[in-house]
Amino acid sequence: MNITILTTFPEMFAPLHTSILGRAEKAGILNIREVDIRSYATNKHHNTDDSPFGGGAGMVMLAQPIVDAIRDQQKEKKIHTIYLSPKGTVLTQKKAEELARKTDLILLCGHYEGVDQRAIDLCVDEEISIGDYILTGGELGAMVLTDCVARLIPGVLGSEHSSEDESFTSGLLEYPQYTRPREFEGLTVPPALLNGNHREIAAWQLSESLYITLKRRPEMAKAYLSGRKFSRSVKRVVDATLARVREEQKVQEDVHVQTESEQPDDAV
Ligand code: 4GS
Repeated sequence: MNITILTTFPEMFAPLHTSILGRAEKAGILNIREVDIRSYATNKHHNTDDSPFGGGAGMVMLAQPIVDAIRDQQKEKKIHTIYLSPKGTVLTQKKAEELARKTDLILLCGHYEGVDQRAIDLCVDEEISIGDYILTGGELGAMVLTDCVARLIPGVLGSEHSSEDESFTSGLLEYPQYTRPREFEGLTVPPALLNGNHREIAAWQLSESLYITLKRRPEMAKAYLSGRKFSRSVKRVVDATLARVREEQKVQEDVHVQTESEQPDDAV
């Protein structure tokens, strides 16, 4: 996969060429290329921004260098072009899976107050946000998107990991992991992980995944539970985990009723 990143800060992308993505680049599975928008500026001082029409603080990135830079990448073929922006649809794993099937992507990073709308209207296929918060520039957004899409490309992760998303706990938060030693500062590893019984290990992992998901992301747990059919043995694990969470909630409610010091307003 070829990912071309259009930015006025190409030096920010060094981390993408290290570690797992660096290895994928060396292996020839992935090619990440930064293109400096400034090199397309045709004005005398190679400016890439100007003050906004209508006034106001900050600067707006010029349409011309951006449009020329994108078109230059697309000389041979049209390439799906994404603008990283808080106005975009929020990045999800599903969107990352969709993008990972493409052979080429262009990512446009805005800085300052943003990009002249005409560059977006002329050249951008899709706007994506990495989350509901504001960055100083789209560069970190492009790095997050690149990292999360690249790890889905076959061969980028070691073969040990390649099937992790098909596993029985996909759609749930991860179960806790442990490694040596068996005891650390008085804390021990759950016995279910130590006896080598793979059914018992899988049951424990599913139960822990479902448990943490029910507690922290109930909407995600609901989607998981209503979205599939379970074998009898798996259903037993699911039912026991649901019972565990319900029991804890019941105890919490009981404690709530029994508390003396709270204001009447706090009682639900
Ligand atoms: C995001 C975001 C972002 C918006 C860039 C204000 C500088 C900034 N980009 N997901 N101007 N969230 N961009 O905050 O992608």
